[in-house]
Amino acid sequence: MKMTMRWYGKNFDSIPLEYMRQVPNVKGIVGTLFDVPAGELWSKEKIKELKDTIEKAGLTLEVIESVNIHEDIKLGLPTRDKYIENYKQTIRNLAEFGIKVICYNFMPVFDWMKTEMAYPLADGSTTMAFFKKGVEKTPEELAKEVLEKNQGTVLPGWEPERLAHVSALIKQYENITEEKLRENLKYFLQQVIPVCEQVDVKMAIHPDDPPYSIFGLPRIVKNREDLDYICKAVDSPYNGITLCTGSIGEDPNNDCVAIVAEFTKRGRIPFAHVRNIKFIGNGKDCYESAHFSKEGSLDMFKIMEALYDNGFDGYVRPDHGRMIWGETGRPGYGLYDRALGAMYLGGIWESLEKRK
Ligand SMILES: [Mn+2]
Repeated sequence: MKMTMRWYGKNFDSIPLEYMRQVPNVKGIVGTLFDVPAGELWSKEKIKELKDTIEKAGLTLEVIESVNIHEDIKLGLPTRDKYIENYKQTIRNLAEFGIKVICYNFMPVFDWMKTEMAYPLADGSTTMAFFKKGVEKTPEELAKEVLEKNQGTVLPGWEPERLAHVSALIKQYENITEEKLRENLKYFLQQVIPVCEQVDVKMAIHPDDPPYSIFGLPRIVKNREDLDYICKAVDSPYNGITLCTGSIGEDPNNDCVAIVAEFTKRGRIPFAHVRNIKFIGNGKDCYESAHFSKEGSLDMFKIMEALYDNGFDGYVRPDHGRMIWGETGRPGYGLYDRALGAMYLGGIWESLEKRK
């Protein structure tokens, strides 16, 4: 298990890499080129610059999150082929610099959805939360509200220029059923996975967040059956999953531990996001709790055990954290609570290793 933390790049992340290096057991950075729009080629120059910056701080870059999928690929438009060609070349370019895993998602329009950016907890910390009533508003109202609540920080997938066209984007999906979206994902995978096999880079799809339809948009990475379909669509160990417990776990019908165990055993989890959530109210509302099992609704020990017992040897990140100790910045991506999460998960892992 290789513990990592996500970093958005020197122009987009206020946390110095040098601080991340001081978190015990964190050796790797999950990096990105945040300013390259979806669909464009990632140049070798930019990849090299990112890698050099990270290595200069004494850390490694082996995982990318995300190389985003252009909307035309998800929609299955004729223009998708040129974007897929760019994607294939981006994979080759990343491979040249030692990248092993690429996280991506196939969510239409919104990469993820939270209705609260700073939900106050009883201990005085704040965290991100999802309230079902939030998505009963129009997407424009919600997008505006979320941007305001976030005081202008650009969140991935929530870029203002993108949200300005949100209704037009949603309208494009009117005739895209889940079936059709699945075919479009399969078409994409059939083209990129052979490249991954050649250059030894694993693709790892992130589950939908939340794992059910919102605003009438199709969703196809929601549960065990969806993950099974994707794995079989192109049956290769290079066609993998970013198992995000906080996303899959947001549907109480999903048995997170069983899903982690099954897909680790099948060799399809090269990368895991391990965080906890706490259900409140009607069973679909939830907030992102501290990682410690008792603080949330997921059993973090059982999740780590399911990874360990089934031979997991990939990358983990603590995913998100609360805002604690007066820290401010990008919601979910403060240093302190993610560091606590990394330590807690590392502690569980050490116990698992030493007791056997
Ligand atoms: Mn995640």
